[in-house]
Amino acid sequence: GNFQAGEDGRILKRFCQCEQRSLEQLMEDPLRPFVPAYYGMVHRDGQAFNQMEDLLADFEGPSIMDCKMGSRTYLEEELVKARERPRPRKDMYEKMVAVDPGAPTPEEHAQGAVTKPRYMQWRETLSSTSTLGFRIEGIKKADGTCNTNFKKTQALEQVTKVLEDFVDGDLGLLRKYVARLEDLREALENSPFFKTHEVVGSSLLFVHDHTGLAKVWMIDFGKTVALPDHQMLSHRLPWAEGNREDGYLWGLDNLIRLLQGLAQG
Ligand code: 4IP
Ligand code: MN
Repeated sequence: GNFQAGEDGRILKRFCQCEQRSLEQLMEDPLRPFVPAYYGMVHRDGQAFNQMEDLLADFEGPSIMDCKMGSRTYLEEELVKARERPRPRKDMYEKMVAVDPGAPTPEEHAQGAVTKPRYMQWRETLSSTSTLGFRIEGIKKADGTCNTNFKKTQALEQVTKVLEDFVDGDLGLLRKYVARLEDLREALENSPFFKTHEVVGSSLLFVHDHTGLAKVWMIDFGKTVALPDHQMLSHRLPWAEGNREDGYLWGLDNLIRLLQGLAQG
């Protein structure tokens, strides 16, 4: 897998240069309170890892949700590569057919493969990524239930129901999550790092437990890349190829509004 247990409140995640670069810079940014503390690269059994804070360490029997943020889940450079030299992906074709045998075009069926951007775009439109700027990827609750079957969770009512179920309708928890997300939004709007980076495929990790502790962190920076000199993103404008907008704040606005609605009871 990608993870190994680390020492005292730390975890090891398979090394990724791009993620290291981002975490290092985030340690010096207003976003620091909203990302796992980074402790550098370490080696274990000849493999390299990024060592970071175990965000679950302070919780008693945590419930956890992963929301992938943004309206685009692949990098623009992946689109360029797929156009210049298309790399047919059989694994992605198979993942596609498993969900919807009618999704591939006749040509894709004949090849038994699809390109990565094609697969990623299909996932975006099937889920709420395209319509809301975020999607629920997985939930693990304190009662032991675990669900990663959200590929087709798209409609506002479906998403709302999943969020409500995640907190078991607890209004106190919802208010804490809303407050934390509003603080995060303010930090994002004041972050030099965020202004100058395209943040793709990154998730918000929601964690709460029976004591009422509830927090949210930004995780997964393997596809968070610096923009060319002096370019900045709004993170709210629609994406058009070349503008590199990722829809991160658009999605966060939508997520906050949704949770605020639920928190009103
Ligand atoms: C996965 O699709 C996820 O989008 C992965 O993103 C992505 O990894 C995989 O691309 C893609 O196959 P499913 O979730 O539908 O299985 P994440 O790591 O954020 O979950 P990348 O490499 O884009 O981060 P490949 O090319 O790694 O297979
Ligand atoms: Mn992820």
